[in-house]
Amino acid sequence: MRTENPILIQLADYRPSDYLIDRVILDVDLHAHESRVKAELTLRPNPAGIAGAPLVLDGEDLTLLSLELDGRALASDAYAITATALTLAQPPNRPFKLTIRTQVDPTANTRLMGLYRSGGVYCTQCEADGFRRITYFLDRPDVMAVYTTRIEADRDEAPVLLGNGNLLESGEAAPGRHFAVWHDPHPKPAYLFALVGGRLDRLGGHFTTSEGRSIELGVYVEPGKSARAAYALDATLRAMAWDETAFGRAYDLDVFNVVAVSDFNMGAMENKGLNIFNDKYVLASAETATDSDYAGIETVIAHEYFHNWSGNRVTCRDWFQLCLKEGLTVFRDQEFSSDMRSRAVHRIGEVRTLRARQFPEDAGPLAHPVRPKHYAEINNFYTATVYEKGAEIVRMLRTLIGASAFRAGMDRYFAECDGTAATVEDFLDAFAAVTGRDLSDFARWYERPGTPKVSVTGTYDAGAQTYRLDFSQSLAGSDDTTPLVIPVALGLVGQQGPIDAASDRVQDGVFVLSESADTLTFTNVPEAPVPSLFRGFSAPVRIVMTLSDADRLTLLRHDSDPFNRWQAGQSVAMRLLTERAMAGAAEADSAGPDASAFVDALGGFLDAEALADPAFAALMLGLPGAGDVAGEIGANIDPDAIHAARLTLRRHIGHGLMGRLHGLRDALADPADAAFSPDAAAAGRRSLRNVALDLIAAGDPASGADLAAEQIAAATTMTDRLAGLSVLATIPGPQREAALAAFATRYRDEPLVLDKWFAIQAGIAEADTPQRIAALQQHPAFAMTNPNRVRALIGGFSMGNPTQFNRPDGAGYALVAQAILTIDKSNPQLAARLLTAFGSWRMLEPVRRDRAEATVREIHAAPGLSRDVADILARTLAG
Ligand code: B3K
Ligand code: ZN
Repeated sequence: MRTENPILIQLADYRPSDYLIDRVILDVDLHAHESRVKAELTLRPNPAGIAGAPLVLDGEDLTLLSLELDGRALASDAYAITATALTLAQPPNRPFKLTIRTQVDPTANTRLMGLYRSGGVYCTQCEADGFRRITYFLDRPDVMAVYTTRIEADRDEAPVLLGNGNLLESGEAAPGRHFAVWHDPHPKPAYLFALVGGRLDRLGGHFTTSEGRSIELGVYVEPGKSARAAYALDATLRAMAWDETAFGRAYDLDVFNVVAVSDFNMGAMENKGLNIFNDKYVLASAETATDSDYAGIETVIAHEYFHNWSGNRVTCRDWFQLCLKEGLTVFRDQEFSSDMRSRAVHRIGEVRTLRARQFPEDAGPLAHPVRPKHYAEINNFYTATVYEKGAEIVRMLRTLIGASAFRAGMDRYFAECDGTAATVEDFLDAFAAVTGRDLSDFARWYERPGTPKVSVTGTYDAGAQTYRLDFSQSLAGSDDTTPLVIPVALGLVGQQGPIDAASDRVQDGVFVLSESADTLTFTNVPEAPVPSLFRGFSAPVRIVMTLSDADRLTLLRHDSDPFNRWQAGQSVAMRLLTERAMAGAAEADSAGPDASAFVDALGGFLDAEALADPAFAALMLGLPGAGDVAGEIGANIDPDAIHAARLTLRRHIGHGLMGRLHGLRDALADPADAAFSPDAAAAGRRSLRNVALDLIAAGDPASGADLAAEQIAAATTMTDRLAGLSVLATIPGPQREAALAAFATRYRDEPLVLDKWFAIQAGIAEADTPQRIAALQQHPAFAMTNPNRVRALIGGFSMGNPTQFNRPDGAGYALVAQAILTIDKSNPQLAARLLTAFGSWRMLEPVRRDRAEATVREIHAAPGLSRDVADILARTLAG
């Protein structure tokens, strides 16, 4: 099936469904190859739809066994079946029942959409449009029904049977078979349907809501691994309590289950009462999971749980409104993690992710508004823009109206829209109602792709003791030049610390830039200040302001805003890196701008503060990523030059701070008998100690390699072992190969740990990495059918190894293209995701640009591409 010009679905074309489905009674008979599904659907014409319209039910890869209308078999000429639909030309113009029997093959379902098997466990994934792979249905989020699901399976194969909602009954069926009936009283769209059947261990817990509801919690994992589910369970309990306090949202069923499976296309899925997870975001132990794995589990567990309100109780009218649940829920999980950990440290992490993933997307051919206007394949729109920029819009809204009005608006939104399929307009209306403000200008954030640029110049008048800031905003790539509403959290900083100056345009530390250009004047400014702009990264923009390094280092030392202290260091580093990189790869290693003032400032900072807040200090020592530097340079990118510039600066820092770095490692070492804790304080100490190791190795590779090998030998946590291995992986030689081999032996039965091992090797910035990857593809633990393995090895290369992926000889592109074509045959969603690595091709210097384009065109020329891949290709080449 070749889709040259995928059909575009337009937001402007939305209209309500002609029919509604109120009740769904499912009977699912699980068998490895021939699973049978009986669906009894209670339908009625939608008063808001077209009377007498044909009923078009979505369906894909289904075998229809029988079809009855109000209990009578339908003659075969009463309906029509295509590859994507079952159509009744003349359904009754009154409520009616359809009984549909279909058969599916879960074992052959390698797309991991609909009903499939993962490691012998039956599970489902229905968002965005997988339910149509289980039965014929109106598979759209504004059709909401109450579901009752009977699941039957072999007791041996699937002793655990789980569905949405609460368990009604269970018992014996035919010999060797058993069943369970689940009922979910909350009407929901089909994308929130789920079932699970398998041999799983359960870690149980209990929670009583503020409303007095008693909830049984279960985290289900592969047999023998329930101890590794403890952190996920703990995170669930904390998320439940937090949502009550922070948003007034309590859980609404008697059961909440989480199931971990090992073949999953994304992180997790918020099915009502039955969240299904990629096991990577559930399983953790000190031996197998890093601190960032623990943090990821906490975030994803919370995210899926929070969807119970933002997504499930209030769902989306159509998929264009995806940010309504995703951006909002990311915002909610970010707030949760900030409360659980250090707010400043978390904010820096959020912004790093935004810049590393969303900014490049917004600058390339795959750019789209947070609420897209059209799509060919919705599964390609679960993007950093919808999620991360979507969350930033919610955060800006809170900054603009203040925390208490924001909470009132959220309460109103949940109250007004509960049980409905809502839109971005419904969301904004709630805030407009509680504040009396017109938010229509602000709403442009949802409509405009691209990262806005805000340019600022500052002028101090010593005589008048005033300081003027001239702002202007621009957004490339759009004919629409109407300005955005941009909250600028700001303040002034002097040589000794923050300056308390006034401006009547600044309220609660925020200036609102809503014109194309505007001016702000502070009075009573006793000294020439340094402006601290976009504190806490108050808007997702690029800031253009010429400040000297000395001014930036003043911010690093004295700003009251921790985010901008970090940003100041990043900005100085960015100047050093871009200047070095733009001088070209050959020069990058030798001469270059002087970094010593920067290194001295970092040294002073470490002396004063490192041990007080190690997690923050670890971030202060980190340099902008290669992708960030590329984005800053913007055109004619040579990844080798950027890589060399980063190595050089890291070496300077390592040399310059060598004594201090060793001192920190000693001071932060845990006593040998210390008990493991994944909490933020312990993780922060480990992170600074490991950043120190990394910089020591950058400054002195030989002693760094020895230190890394020692650390690996002594490690009691995966964090420390992996940090040692990552450092060693950058230093060629037998020590590295021995450490890699020993790691593989030690974790040969731990696929999630081997993913780290795959990714580390995929990231080695050396010429023979493609051969190494080819060999690793033959490793017994690798499988092209498992998304985690593919993301680790192939994604680890395309996203984590800019010099080798972008080799001028094209070998890196060829490797990834080959993998994409192979994977597209079994799992198009995964293939399409991998393909986005080519999104920045136009920014490259001409040799690489031509190679990348040629590779994308070669993929395009391959026969039988999926719609998922064809859609990304079309946009990558057109944009
Ligand atoms: N809502 C799911 C993502 C579904 C992706 C479908 N291609 C997980 C989440 O964001 O919570
Ligand atoms: Zn989500």
